Parts: sequence; structure tokens; C-alpha cells
Amino acid sequence: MVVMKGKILTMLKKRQGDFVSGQSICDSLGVSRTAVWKHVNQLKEDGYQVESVPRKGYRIISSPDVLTSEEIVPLLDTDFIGRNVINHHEVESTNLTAKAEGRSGCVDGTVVTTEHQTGGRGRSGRSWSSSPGEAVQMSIVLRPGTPPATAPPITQIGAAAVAVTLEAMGFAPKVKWPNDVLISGKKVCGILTEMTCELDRIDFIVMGIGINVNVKAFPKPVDEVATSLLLEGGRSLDRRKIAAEVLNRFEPLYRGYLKGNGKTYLEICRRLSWLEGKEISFEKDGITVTATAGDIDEEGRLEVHFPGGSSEKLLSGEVHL
Ligand code: BT5
Repeated sequence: MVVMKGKILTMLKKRQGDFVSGQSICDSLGVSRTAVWKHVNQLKEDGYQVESVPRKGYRIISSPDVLTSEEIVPLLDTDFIGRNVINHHEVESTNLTAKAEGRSGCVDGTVVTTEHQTGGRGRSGRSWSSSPGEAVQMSIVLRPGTPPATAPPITQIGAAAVAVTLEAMGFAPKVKWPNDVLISGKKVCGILTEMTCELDRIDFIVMGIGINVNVKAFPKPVDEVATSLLLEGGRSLDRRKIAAEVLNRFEPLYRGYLKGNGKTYLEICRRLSWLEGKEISFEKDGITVTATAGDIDEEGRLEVHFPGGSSEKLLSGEVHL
């Protein structure tokens, strides 16, 4: 049912606003006229504006801003990232769905998207607030085939992809090591990377990205730390284009990293680093310590300099200003 609706949509979209006769849809898909009519009605319920004219057929007038395969894949210029998009109107968390897909053997680069998460997740059991239809919430399944130690920079590659996407749209984003993208000092995007691995090899990674695109308001106390592109830029933006552009920018950075060329993503994270030179605090052996944030090294670790003159490199974790 859903597959047939998608096929009809693809046929209509290929004609870019020109009419496709009902008969040609019937012939190429092997369904009855009544079935085509029913599927077109469902497309209308999904938010597509479809005109039907007797003896001419159907044509698409406009498409809704939804994160489905039909809407995202045509905007991609990737080889494998996002070529398989699985969209659910509502899920608990796209990371959980993506992990289930990963366990069932989905292809490398599969992306799970949703319009609403009922239990969006942050790191260390924290939650991620979701406003239906207003954000990009997606999880990418990656099968790098490399040892687990290669995983930490992948979060920053995601953050770099989001940051350059937002930069190209005219925003001034900053990357807060290791997993946030900020605008005006507030969080516009968070990333949650999870991994299933054996001792010497990653089975798969799920990288969940949440971008507050058209979010008008946040619940308390999230409103104190969060912002959205709408709140920053004053206008609504096309979530499909943003999701696709993040995937387009992620693929070459990720591929470069796997081939041993991590310089491009590092250059972005360093150039847009929010923390560098700032006084920060973090937990060390159960105690809160303060230090000055330094550079990010080739393995994606954050250098921190203690008041006494010693230094350390953090692999992951939570740092506060
Ligand atoms: C994160 O955790 O920032 C990771 C967020 C990942 C979200 C994506 S959405 C798609 C995928 N599916 C999921 O279930 N998750 C991923 P962390 O660094 O722990 O930050 C969590 C903190 O950010 C919360 O405790 C709040 O203070 C704040 N927060 C919650 N919702 C937010 C939002 N929508 N925007 C900005 N900040 C938020």
C-alpha cells in the first residue's frame, strides 16, 4: 500500500508539475484506476496538492515539508548516505529505530527520520525535546568496518556537517566540543552517537542528529539553553533541504576521515570552535575541575590546560563554561 503510494508519487514528481494520465500510471504499475485514485487521495491527506483533470490525469502542484524518502532522496548528491530513507510519522527515538534497523542488516548509510519523537534521547540518559513537524530529527546508520577506537571523531564530523550547512545559509554557528552546534551561544543542534561493536571491529554506529529548525518555543527549562533557526533568522525554513544538505556535506567528510584524511572536518571544528581559549569545568575522577580549553587534536580529543601548567586530552564527555 505505502510502496504503491510512493511509486505513484515518484511518477508524478518526475513530470515536475506536468500531467500524468491515470491510464499510464495503471499500465506501468499494474493497478486499477480506482486504486490509483485511492492512492492519490492518500497523497492529498499527506499534504500533497494534486490536481486531477478528466482526460488529462494527475499533476503535483506542491509537496509538504516532510522528511520522507520521496522528499529527501531527490535532493541528495551522495553515493550511499541517505540513499535508503526510512520515515515514520512518530517514533520514540530515531536512534532506537535506527539501531533496530542496524541489527536487521540495513544498508550502510541508511537514514531514519521522523516528524515527532515521543522519547527523544540525549547523552547519559538526558532527554531531547521534540516539537512535531518543526525539527529535523534523523539517525544515520554507519558501517565503517573499523576498530571501535576510530568512532569518537564521527560525532564531530556530524557536527561539522551541520555547522557548514548552517554557515552556507547565512547563520554564524559554533561547534561546542564534542557534540553541539550553537548559534548566539544557544544550542540549535545536538548529536547522539551510539555504537554496537565487537572487541576489534565496529558492527555499526548510529548517529542521531536533532536540529531545531522551525521550533517556535521550547519547554522549560530547555528554553534557557536552546534556540532554533526560526528564532535566530526570523523565518521558517525547508526542513527537507536542511536534512539533505547535512547528509550531502557529511558524506565527503566521513569518507575522507575513513581514508585517513581527517583534516577537513578538523579544520571546520577548529575554525568554528566555541570552547577554544575559554575557562571550562568538567568531571575528573568524580571531582569538578577547571581548566582552559585548547585545540582539538587529530583524534578529535579536546586539549585542556590546567592552572598548574599541566595538560590533558579529553576523549569525550561533558564540559561546562
Ligand atoms: C544531545 O545530548 O545533545 C544529543 C541530542 C540528540 C538528539 C537526536 S534527535 C535524533 C536522534 N534521536 C534521539 O533520540 N536523539 C537523537 P546532550 O548533550 O546530553 O544534551 C541534552 C540536553 O540538551 C538536555 O538536557 C537539555 O538541556 C538540552 N535540550 C533538550 N532538548 C533540546 C532541544 N530540542 N534543543 C536544544 N537543547 C535541548
